[in-house]
Amino acid sequence: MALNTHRGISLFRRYEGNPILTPKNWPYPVNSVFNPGATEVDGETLLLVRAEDPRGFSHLTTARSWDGRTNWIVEPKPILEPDPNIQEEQWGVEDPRIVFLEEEGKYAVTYVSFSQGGPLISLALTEDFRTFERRGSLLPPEDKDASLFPRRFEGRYALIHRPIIRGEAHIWISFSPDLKYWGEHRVLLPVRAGWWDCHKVGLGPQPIETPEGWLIIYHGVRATASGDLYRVGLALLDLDKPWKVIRRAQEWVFSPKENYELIGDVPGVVFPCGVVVNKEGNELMMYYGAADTSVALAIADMGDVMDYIIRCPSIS
Ligand code: BMA
Repeated sequence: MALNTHRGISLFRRYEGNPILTPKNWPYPVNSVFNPGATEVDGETLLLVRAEDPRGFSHLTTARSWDGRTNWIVEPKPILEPDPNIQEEQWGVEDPRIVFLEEEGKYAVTYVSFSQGGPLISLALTEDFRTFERRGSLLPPEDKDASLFPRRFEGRYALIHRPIIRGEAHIWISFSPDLKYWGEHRVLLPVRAGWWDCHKVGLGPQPIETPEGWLIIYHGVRATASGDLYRVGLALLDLDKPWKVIRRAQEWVFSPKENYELIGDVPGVVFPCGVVVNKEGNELMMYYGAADTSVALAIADMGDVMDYIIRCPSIS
Protein backbone atom coordinates (compact mmCIF):
# COMPACT_ATOMS: atom_id res chain seq x y z
CA MET A 1 0.00 0.00 0.00
CA ALA A 2 2.23 2.82 -1.28
CA LEU A 3 1.52 6.19 0.25
CA ASN A 4 1.53 9.11 -2.12
CA THR A 5 4.45 10.69 -0.19
CA HIS A 6 2.14 12.86 1.95
CA ARG A 7 1.98 15.58 -0.70
CA GLY A 8 -1.74 15.99 -0.28
CA ILE A 9 -1.68 18.15 2.81
CA SER A 10 0.24 20.93 1.01
CA LEU A 11 -2.06 21.15 -2.03
CA PHE A 12 -4.40 23.83 -0.63
CA ARG A 13 -3.30 27.19 0.76
CA ARG A 14 -5.61 29.35 2.78
CA TYR A 15 -6.49 32.75 1.39
CA GLU A 16 -4.73 35.39 3.51
CA GLY A 17 -7.96 37.39 3.92
CA ASN A 18 -9.78 34.49 5.65
CA PRO A 19 -12.46 34.27 6.82
CA ILE A 20 -13.96 35.97 3.77
CA LEU A 21 -17.51 36.24 5.20
CA THR A 22 -18.69 36.39 8.80
CA PRO A 23 -21.99 37.33 10.49
CA LYS A 24 -20.61 40.89 10.73
CA ASN A 25 -20.80 41.18 6.93
CA TRP A 26 -24.52 40.39 6.98
CA PRO A 27 -27.05 43.15 6.32
CA TYR A 28 -29.46 41.64 8.89
CA PRO A 29 -28.93 39.77 12.19
CA VAL A 30 -27.67 36.19 11.84
CA ASN A 31 -25.88 33.85 14.21
CA SER A 32 -23.52 32.28 11.67
CA VAL A 33 -22.78 32.07 7.92
CA PHE A 34 -21.18 28.94 6.51
CA ASN A 35 -21.19 25.97 4.06
CA PRO A 36 -21.76 27.93 0.82
CA GLY A 37 -22.44 26.43 -2.60
CA ALA A 38 -20.44 28.20 -5.32
CA THR A 39 -20.67 28.84 -9.03
CA GLU A 40 -19.97 31.48 -11.67
CA VAL A 41 -22.78 33.72 -12.91
CA ASP A 42 -22.16 36.41 -15.55
CA GLY A 43 -18.43 36.39 -14.85
CA GLU A 44 -18.88 36.82 -11.10
CA THR A 45 -18.33 34.29 -8.35
CA LEU A 46 -21.64 33.61 -6.64
CA LEU A 47 -21.80 31.99 -3.23
CA LEU A 48 -25.12 30.64 -1.99
CA VAL A 49 -24.44 30.92 1.71
CA ARG A 50 -26.20 29.12 4.53
CA ALA A 51 -27.11 31.63 7.21
CA GLU A 52 -28.43 30.47 10.57
CA ASP A 53 -30.86 32.81 12.26
CA PRO A 54 -31.04 33.30 16.04
CA ARG A 55 -33.76 30.64 16.29
CA GLY A 56 -31.32 28.02 14.96
CA PHE A 57 -33.05 27.74 11.56
CA SER A 58 -31.11 28.20 8.34
CA HIS A 59 -31.90 29.90 5.03
CA LEU A 60 -29.79 30.65 1.95
CA THR A 61 -28.69 33.93 0.49
CA THR A 62 -26.19 35.08 -2.11
CA ALA A 63 -22.86 36.87 -1.91
CA ARG A 64 -21.16 37.96 -5.16
CA SER A 65 -17.63 39.05 -5.96
CA TRP A 66 -15.72 39.82 -9.16
CA ASP A 67 -12.51 38.12 -8.09
CA GLY A 68 -13.95 35.47 -5.78
CA ARG A 69 -11.86 36.85 -2.93
CA THR A 70 -12.78 40.44 -2.07
CA ASN A 71 -15.58 43.04 -2.15
CA TRP A 72 -18.41 40.60 -1.54
CA ILE A 73 -21.87 42.01 -2.07
CA VAL A 74 -24.35 40.23 0.18
CA GLU A 75 -28.01 40.22 -0.82
CA PRO A 76 -29.98 42.34 1.69
CA LYS A 77 -32.48 39.54 2.39
CA PRO A 78 -32.77 35.73 2.36
CA ILE A 79 -33.00 34.37 -1.19
CA LEU A 80 -34.23 30.81 -0.45
CA GLU A 81 -36.13 30.52 2.82
CA PRO A 82 -38.04 27.62 4.36
CA ASP A 83 -41.50 27.60 2.79
CA PRO A 84 -44.14 27.44 5.56
CA ASN A 85 -46.27 25.27 3.25
CA ILE A 86 -43.54 22.66 2.80
CA GLN A 87 -43.48 20.40 5.83
CA GLU A 88 -39.99 19.04 5.04
CA GLU A 89 -38.45 22.53 5.39
CA GLN A 90 -39.91 23.51 8.76
CA TRP A 91 -36.54 23.58 10.52
CA GLY A 92 -34.65 25.24 7.69
CA VAL A 93 -32.75 24.77 4.44
CA GLU A 94 -29.03 24.02 4.55
CA ASP A 95 -25.77 23.24 2.74
CA PRO A 96 -26.48 23.87 -0.99
CA ARG A 97 -24.47 22.49 -3.91
CA ILE A 98 -24.83 24.09 -7.36
CA VAL A 99 -24.37 22.74 -10.90
CA PHE A 100 -25.41 24.22 -14.23
CA LEU A 101 -27.66 21.68 -15.97
CA GLU A 102 -26.69 21.92 -19.64
CA GLU A 103 -29.92 20.37 -20.95
CA GLU A 104 -32.25 22.57 -18.87
CA GLY A 105 -30.14 25.72 -19.24
CA LYS A 106 -30.66 26.28 -15.49
CA TYR A 107 -28.69 26.00 -12.30
CA ALA A 108 -29.68 23.08 -10.10
CA VAL A 109 -29.41 23.65 -6.37
CA THR A 110 -29.51 20.53 -4.19
CA TYR A 111 -29.90 21.45 -0.55
CA VAL A 112 -30.84 19.86 2.74
CA SER A 113 -34.41 20.38 3.93
CA PHE A 114 -34.66 19.86 7.65
CA SER A 115 -37.72 19.02 9.72
CA GLN A 116 -38.99 16.70 12.41
CA GLY A 117 -38.92 13.93 9.79
CA GLY A 118 -35.13 14.27 9.50
CA PRO A 119 -32.85 15.86 6.92
CA LEU A 120 -33.42 15.07 3.26
CA ILE A 121 -32.30 16.38 -0.13
CA SER A 122 -34.45 18.81 -2.09
CA LEU A 123 -33.93 20.26 -5.55
CA ALA A 124 -34.61 23.76 -6.84
CA LEU A 125 -33.84 25.13 -10.30
CA THR A 126 -33.00 28.73 -11.06
CA GLU A 127 -31.78 30.87 -13.93
CA ASP A 128 -30.83 33.94 -11.94
CA PHE A 129 -30.60 33.10 -8.21
CA ARG A 130 -33.54 35.42 -7.61
CA THR A 131 -36.48 33.15 -8.32
CA PHE A 132 -36.41 29.40 -7.71
CA GLU A 133 -38.56 26.60 -9.09
CA ARG A 134 -38.84 24.05 -6.29
CA ARG A 135 -38.84 20.46 -7.54
CA GLY A 136 -39.37 18.94 -4.09
CA SER A 137 -37.60 16.24 -2.14
CA LEU A 138 -35.61 13.54 -3.93
CA LEU A 139 -35.13 10.63 -1.52
CA PRO A 140 -36.26 9.83 2.04
CA PRO A 141 -34.38 10.93 5.19
CA GLU A 142 -31.79 10.69 6.52
CA ASP A 143 -29.95 12.09 3.52
CA LYS A 144 -27.51 14.99 3.05
CA ASP A 145 -24.49 16.18 1.05
CA ALA A 146 -25.93 15.87 -2.47
CA SER A 147 -25.06 17.18 -5.90
CA LEU A 148 -26.19 16.45 -9.41
CA PHE A 149 -23.78 16.28 -12.35
CA PRO A 150 -24.20 18.83 -15.16
CA ARG A 151 -25.43 16.23 -17.66
CA ARG A 152 -26.90 12.76 -18.12
CA PHE A 153 -24.94 9.51 -18.37
CA GLU A 154 -26.42 6.80 -20.58
CA GLY A 155 -29.66 8.77 -20.55
CA ARG A 156 -29.92 9.21 -16.80
CA TYR A 157 -29.19 12.02 -14.40
CA ALA A 158 -26.86 11.05 -11.56
CA LEU A 159 -27.01 12.21 -7.95
CA ILE A 160 -24.27 11.82 -5.38
CA HIS A 161 -25.68 11.84 -1.86
CA ARG A 162 -25.15 10.54 1.66
CA PRO A 163 -27.97 8.55 3.19
CA ILE A 164 -27.50 7.04 6.63
CA ILE A 165 -28.35 3.36 6.53
CA ARG A 166 -28.10 1.14 9.63
CA GLY A 167 -26.10 3.96 11.23
CA GLU A 168 -23.51 3.82 8.43
CA ALA A 169 -22.69 7.01 6.52
CA HIS A 170 -21.24 6.16 3.08
CA ILE A 171 -21.38 8.25 -0.10
CA TRP A 172 -23.89 6.83 -2.60
CA ILE A 173 -24.79 7.46 -6.24
CA SER A 174 -28.33 7.12 -7.66
CA PHE A 175 -29.88 7.64 -11.09
CA SER A 176 -33.02 9.16 -12.56
CA PRO A 177 -34.58 9.63 -16.00
CA ASP A 178 -36.41 12.81 -14.97
CA LEU A 179 -34.87 14.32 -11.78
CA LYS A 180 -37.91 13.03 -9.86
CA TYR A 181 -37.78 9.24 -9.58
CA TRP A 182 -34.49 7.81 -8.35
CA GLY A 183 -33.12 4.27 -8.39
CA GLU A 184 -30.12 2.04 -9.12
CA HIS A 185 -28.66 3.14 -5.79
CA ARG A 186 -25.13 2.04 -5.05
CA VAL A 187 -22.34 2.87 -2.64
CA LEU A 188 -19.72 5.06 -4.30
CA LEU A 189 -17.22 5.91 -1.56
CA PRO A 190 -17.54 4.03 1.73
CA VAL A 191 -16.13 5.07 5.09
CA ARG A 192 -12.78 3.46 5.84
CA ALA A 193 -12.68 1.72 9.23
CA GLY A 194 -9.73 2.90 11.28
CA TRP A 195 -8.84 5.76 8.92
CA TRP A 196 -9.33 9.52 9.29
CA ASP A 197 -12.63 9.15 7.37
CA CYS A 198 -13.90 6.21 9.43
CA HIS A 199 -17.17 7.51 10.88
CA LYS A 200 -18.84 9.48 8.11
CA VAL A 201 -18.06 10.62 4.59
CA GLY A 202 -20.09 13.07 2.53
CA LEU A 203 -19.70 14.84 -0.79
CA GLY A 204 -18.22 18.31 -0.50
CA PRO A 205 -18.55 20.63 -3.50
CA GLN A 206 -20.15 19.76 -6.84
CA PRO A 207 -18.14 17.25 -8.96
CA ILE A 208 -15.40 18.98 -10.97
CA GLU A 209 -15.03 17.91 -14.60
CA THR A 210 -11.44 17.33 -15.77
CA PRO A 211 -10.01 15.46 -18.78
CA GLU A 212 -8.95 12.65 -16.40
CA GLY A 213 -12.36 12.25 -14.76
CA TRP A 214 -14.65 13.87 -12.19
CA LEU A 215 -12.64 15.23 -9.30
CA ILE A 216 -14.49 14.68 -6.02
CA ILE A 217 -13.75 16.66 -2.89
CA TYR A 218 -15.40 15.07 0.16
CA HIS A 219 -15.46 15.46 3.90
CA GLY A 220 -14.48 12.65 6.23
CA VAL A 221 -15.30 12.51 9.91
CA ARG A 222 -13.53 10.87 12.80
CA ALA A 223 -15.29 10.98 16.16
CA THR A 224 -12.79 11.98 18.85
CA ALA A 225 -12.91 12.49 22.62
CA SER A 226 -13.49 16.22 22.01
CA GLY A 227 -16.04 15.90 19.24
CA ASP A 228 -16.21 15.16 15.53
CA LEU A 229 -13.22 16.19 13.43
CA TYR A 230 -14.14 17.14 9.84
CA ARG A 231 -11.34 16.89 7.25
CA VAL A 232 -11.25 16.87 3.46
CA GLY A 233 -10.27 14.11 1.02
CA LEU A 234 -10.12 13.56 -2.75
CA ALA A 235 -11.27 10.92 -5.24
CA LEU A 236 -11.54 10.65 -9.01
CA LEU A 237 -14.52 9.14 -10.89
CA ASP A 238 -14.63 7.86 -14.45
CA LEU A 239 -15.67 10.64 -16.83
CA ASP A 240 -18.31 8.62 -18.74
CA LYS A 241 -19.26 6.18 -15.98
CA PRO A 242 -19.10 8.22 -12.77
CA TRP A 243 -20.27 5.27 -10.69
CA LYS A 244 -16.71 3.93 -11.15
CA VAL A 245 -14.13 5.22 -8.67
CA ILE A 246 -10.72 5.25 -10.34
CA ARG A 247 -8.62 6.89 -7.62
CA ARG A 248 -9.01 7.66 -3.92
CA ALA A 249 -6.40 9.55 -1.94
CA GLN A 250 -5.36 7.84 1.25
CA GLU A 251 -4.53 10.94 3.26
CA TRP A 252 -6.67 13.99 3.92
CA VAL A 253 -5.73 17.08 1.94
CA PHE A 254 -7.15 19.77 4.23
CA SER A 255 -7.95 19.88 7.93
CA PRO A 256 -8.88 22.41 10.64
CA LYS A 257 -5.80 24.33 11.80
CA GLU A 258 -6.56 28.06 12.03
CA ASN A 259 -8.39 29.71 14.92
CA TYR A 260 -11.46 30.42 12.78
CA GLU A 261 -11.68 26.66 12.06
CA LEU A 262 -11.01 25.59 15.65
CA ILE A 263 -13.18 28.10 17.49
CA GLY A 264 -16.85 28.62 16.71
CA ASP A 265 -20.26 27.02 17.09
CA VAL A 266 -18.84 23.62 16.07
CA PRO A 267 -15.06 23.56 16.60
CA GLY A 268 -12.79 21.51 14.34
CA VAL A 269 -14.86 21.69 11.16
CA VAL A 270 -13.81 22.54 7.60
CA PHE A 271 -16.83 21.84 5.37
CA PRO A 272 -16.49 22.72 1.66
CA CYS A 273 -19.72 22.83 -0.40
CA GLY A 274 -18.64 24.84 -3.46
CA VAL A 275 -15.76 25.29 -5.89
CA VAL A 276 -15.00 27.58 -8.77
CA VAL A 277 -12.23 26.82 -11.25
CA ASN A 278 -10.85 30.09 -12.63
CA LYS A 279 -11.17 30.96 -16.32
CA GLU A 280 -7.61 29.90 -17.10
CA GLY A 281 -8.41 26.51 -15.56
CA ASN A 282 -5.33 26.52 -13.34
CA GLU A 283 -6.76 27.60 -9.99
CA LEU A 284 -9.21 25.69 -7.83
CA MET A 285 -11.05 27.98 -5.41
CA MET A 286 -12.62 25.93 -2.61
CA TYR A 287 -15.17 27.70 -0.41
CA TYR A 288 -15.84 26.14 2.95
CA GLY A 289 -17.64 26.62 6.20
CA ALA A 290 -15.25 27.08 9.13
CA ALA A 291 -16.41 25.83 12.53
CA ASP A 292 -20.05 26.25 11.38
CA THR A 293 -19.51 29.99 11.92
CA SER A 294 -17.88 31.71 8.94
CA VAL A 295 -16.98 31.25 5.27
CA ALA A 296 -13.36 30.75 4.22
CA LEU A 297 -11.45 30.12 1.01
CA ALA A 298 -8.60 27.75 0.17
CA ILE A 299 -6.87 27.76 -3.21
CA ALA A 300 -5.04 24.95 -5.00
CA ASP A 301 -3.18 24.70 -8.27
CA MET A 302 -5.38 22.53 -10.52
CA GLY A 303 -2.34 20.92 -12.18
CA ASP A 304 -0.88 19.93 -8.80
CA VAL A 305 -4.20 18.47 -7.64
CA MET A 306 -4.58 16.37 -10.80
CA ASP A 307 -0.96 15.28 -10.73
CA TYR A 308 -1.52 14.19 -7.13
CA ILE A 309 -4.81 12.34 -7.57
CA ILE A 310 -3.79 10.36 -10.63
CA ARG A 311 -0.85 8.99 -8.63
CA CYS A 312 -3.13 7.85 -5.81
CA PRO A 313 -4.13 4.20 -5.50
CA SER A 314 -6.58 2.94 -8.09
CA ILE A 315 -9.82 1.50 -6.82
CA SER A 316 -11.58 -1.04 -8.98
C1 BMA B 1 -22.92 18.03 9.27
C2 BMA B 1 -23.81 19.02 8.54
C3 BMA B 1 -23.10 20.33 8.29
C4 BMA B 1 -22.25 20.80 9.45
C5 BMA B 1 -21.42 19.66 10.00
C6 BMA B 1 -20.58 20.05 11.20
O1 BMA B 1 -23.68 16.95 9.72
O2 BMA B 1 -24.95 19.23 9.28
O3 BMA B 1 -24.06 21.31 7.99
O4 BMA B 1 -21.39 21.83 8.99
O5 BMA B 1 -22.27 18.60 10.36
O6 BMA B 1 -21.38 20.50 12.25
